Amino acid sequence: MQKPPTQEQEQDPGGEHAEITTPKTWAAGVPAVEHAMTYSLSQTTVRRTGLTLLNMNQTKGFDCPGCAWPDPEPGHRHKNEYCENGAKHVNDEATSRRIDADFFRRYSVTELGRASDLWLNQQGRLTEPMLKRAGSDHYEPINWSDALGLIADELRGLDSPDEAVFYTSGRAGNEPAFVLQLFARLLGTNNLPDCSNMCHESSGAALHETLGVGKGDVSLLDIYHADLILTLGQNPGSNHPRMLSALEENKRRGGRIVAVNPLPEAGLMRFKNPQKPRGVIGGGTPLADQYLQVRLGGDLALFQALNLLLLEAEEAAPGTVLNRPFIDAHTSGFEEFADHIRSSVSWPEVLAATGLTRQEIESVRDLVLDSKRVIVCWAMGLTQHKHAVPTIREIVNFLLLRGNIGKPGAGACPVRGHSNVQGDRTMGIWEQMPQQFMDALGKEFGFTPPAKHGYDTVDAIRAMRDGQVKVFLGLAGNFVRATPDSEVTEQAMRRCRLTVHISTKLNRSHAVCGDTALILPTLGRTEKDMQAGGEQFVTVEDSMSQVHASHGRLEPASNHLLSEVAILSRLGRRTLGDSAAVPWEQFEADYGTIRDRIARVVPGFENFNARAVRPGGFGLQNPVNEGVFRTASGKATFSSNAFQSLPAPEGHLILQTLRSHDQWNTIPYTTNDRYRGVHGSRRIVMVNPDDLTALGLPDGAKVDVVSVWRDGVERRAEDFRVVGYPTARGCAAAYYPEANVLVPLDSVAETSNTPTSKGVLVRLEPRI
Ligand SMILES: Nc1nc2c(c(=O)[nH]1)N[C@H]1C(S)=C(S)[C@@H](COP(=O)(O)OP(=O)(O)OC[C@H]3O[C@@H](n4cnc5c(=O)[nH]c(N)nc54)[C@H](O)[C@@H]3O)O[C@H]1N2
Ligand SMILES: Nc1nc2c(c(=O)[nH]1)N[C@H]1C(S)=C(S)[C@@H](COP(=O)(O)OP(=O)(O)OC[C@H]3O[C@@H](n4cnc5c(=O)[nH]c(N)nc54)[C@H](O)[C@@H]3O)O[C@H]1N2
Ligand code: SF4
Ligand SMILES: [Mo]
Repeated sequence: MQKPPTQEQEQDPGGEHAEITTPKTWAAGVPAVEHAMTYSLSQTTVRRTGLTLLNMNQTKGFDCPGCAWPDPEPGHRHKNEYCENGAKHVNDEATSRRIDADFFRRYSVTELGRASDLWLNQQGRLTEPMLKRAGSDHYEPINWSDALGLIADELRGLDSPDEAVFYTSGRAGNEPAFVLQLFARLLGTNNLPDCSNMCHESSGAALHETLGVGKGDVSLLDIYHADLILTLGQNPGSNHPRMLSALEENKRRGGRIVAVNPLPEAGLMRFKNPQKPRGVIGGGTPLADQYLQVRLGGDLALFQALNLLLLEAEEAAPGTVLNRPFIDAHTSGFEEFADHIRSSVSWPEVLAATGLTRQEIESVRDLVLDSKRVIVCWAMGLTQHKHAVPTIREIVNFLLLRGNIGKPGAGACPVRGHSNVQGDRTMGIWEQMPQQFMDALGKEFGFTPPAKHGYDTVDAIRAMRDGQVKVFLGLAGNFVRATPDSEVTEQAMRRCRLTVHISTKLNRSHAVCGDTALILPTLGRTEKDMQAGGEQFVTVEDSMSQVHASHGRLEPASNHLLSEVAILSRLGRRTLGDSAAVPWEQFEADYGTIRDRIARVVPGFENFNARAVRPGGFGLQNPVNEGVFRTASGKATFSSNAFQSLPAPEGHLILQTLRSHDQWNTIPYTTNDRYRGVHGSRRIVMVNPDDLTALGLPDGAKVDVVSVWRDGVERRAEDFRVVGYPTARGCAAAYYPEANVLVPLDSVAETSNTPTSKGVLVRLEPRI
């Protein structure tokens, strides 16, 4: 019997097999399509590949299970309305490979716990419920009824419902998410951590405070029509590839783009559109007019400097720069903010924090002054820092100054990650839902929802570590790999009495588990969902608040799979019993009955069932676009933010942990990162060549990456290869999740409690 490759082997200790080529300066185009097809065909058949890809992002098909980038209006969709990476994500789910009971007889849990993320995922789809009994080192088959009975008994036996934690990853559709949060709250807990806590929580927190809604106010049409788009802290060429088509459209109409990123990301420089002949043959569209290679964590300083320059320009030519009527009518806190910026911004500090020149920043100001409609887009490069929330608040200040909020072609655009992460939050997956939601939920289902806020992801890990959590249930996701401080998190997970994962594919969280562990295999987005009430669909909400249906098309990977809704409804029934108020059985039979409830509980979902099936679905109104700000003052709020940056003391670097082109979050598909010119290895750390010289390290040196944190605990990622790379000075980059071991659990963003995955202080220790 063949042993699975271990994490270390697969990731290539010391980067021995790494082949480094020059980073690419353009993204997409023909190679992208070829790569997608090669990966798809290695996973499944030509017929299934055709069936999946042609139904993807079409009005009667399924929503891409990849990122949350919106689809164009119905009628304006390409027949191949997907990107290279979307094709990979969908075929990773639609794979023909299967894991059966025999697989779990062959491999012990210990062995699976040593296997690489890549190998675990490559074994194929989970096909039947599996149980690991306490004390056993093997999973064995269990039937659905016994599995759900076991969970129900465990939950009913808890001293307090707060000893249970219910995690959600953003791939789950609206209906299962709504049922899960209802179940948790009926049980009596708000312990509903989600992947958003590690993702755009900082955006939600900052936008909520300043604009009154934790979501962006920009649509796809706004992107097309903006005069200027600033994109910060994101790598759309790999992570939101169809965003490049939207940026291309913006350029075609004469818009301009500024990219702010420590790395020279290919997708931000030039785009060859594989869906247009000129993209395939020609040289493509240059995207960024200006590329600022900012230092990690330098964006707050950058926006404070820009805001100062705008205030100064207004003083030089009063009445021409700021939108005074907008500021006077719709905002509060302007004078205090302006005084703060004028008195606190120091150019030497700004230049040190950003690593940019004053000329670079002034030329962005010139572009801003030349633009009537400005959009700022951002993703993880902004949200996963200690000062992420003040940074995003400062972006809001920047937009408010010229009235770039709530009007066409302008606004704030947090580019969401998982395809339904925004929808899950709308459905109530949050440890601190507003009272209005809780009241409506209680009224609809005849109970009093728990008042006490629950655990978010970081607090859940702390509670698990401290033995305060007995049951962990995950709806999708890979908790132990997604979370920071891997060793601490793994210990925390192992302390649980029972861990349950509702999953499509095998991952490390199934092997690093509680005393008793269950794997509950479920239908994926691509699959037909037949229930007593006929064929069902789910709904999702994209990054721009468009809600629409997603219909699975493929035959399920196994006859033993249940849908997420079916699993959760049956669990609800087993634990709490059916009642007139909460008819679990009906929910399972007909998801329309869940949508009827959502329509009565969640604002904006009136007449949900009828609107969900319209081609293209419907948009949730953002009150900001009607000039309504649900903040304490009833106005959009300027904020005064203390200057912060991430200086690295001598001999140290600031490390960001990021995604390669060939992975979906915790799951690497291959060991390549094509656009960045990295092939065959994920155990590398990218460092500016001048920093290597200063550190006395040759390119290619083998090092341990050691993180430095105030608790003095040594966190070490062993045997990485140093790669000289044109990133900003003082900065380094390594792949997530391999580098998560370096992110201290207590190193979190202010207010949002998001792990600081893009700002870890490290030193590189040469290996002898
Ligand atoms: N193919 C693919 N697509 C995905 C995902 C995936 O794993 N694979 N994941 C999905 C999810 S859940 C999410 S949240 C998104 C993530 O999408 P991204 O945010 O694009 O993902 P990351 O790889 O974390 O990249 C962070 C980017 O920010 C830059 N950056 C880091 N720190 C800073 C900083 O301090 N300032 C600035 N200005 N830039 C910085 C990095 O150089 C990098 O380009 O993608 C979604 N789409
Ligand atoms: N260091 C570091 N850490 C990070 C990040 C970072 O940039 N750096 N990014 C953070 C971010 S932005 C995010 S969003 C999180 C992601 O964290 P998660 O969302 O928890 O992780 P994923 O890797 O997306 O989860 C993959 C698993 O989901 C399951 N799955 C896939 N599709 C389905 C489905 O349809 N239904 C069900 N039930 N299961 C399914 C499969 O079993 C698969 O193995 O990680 C965070 N962690
Ligand atoms: S851009 Fe995102 S949603 Fe669109 S096809 Fe690609 S991965 Fe899927
Ligand atoms: Mo994310």
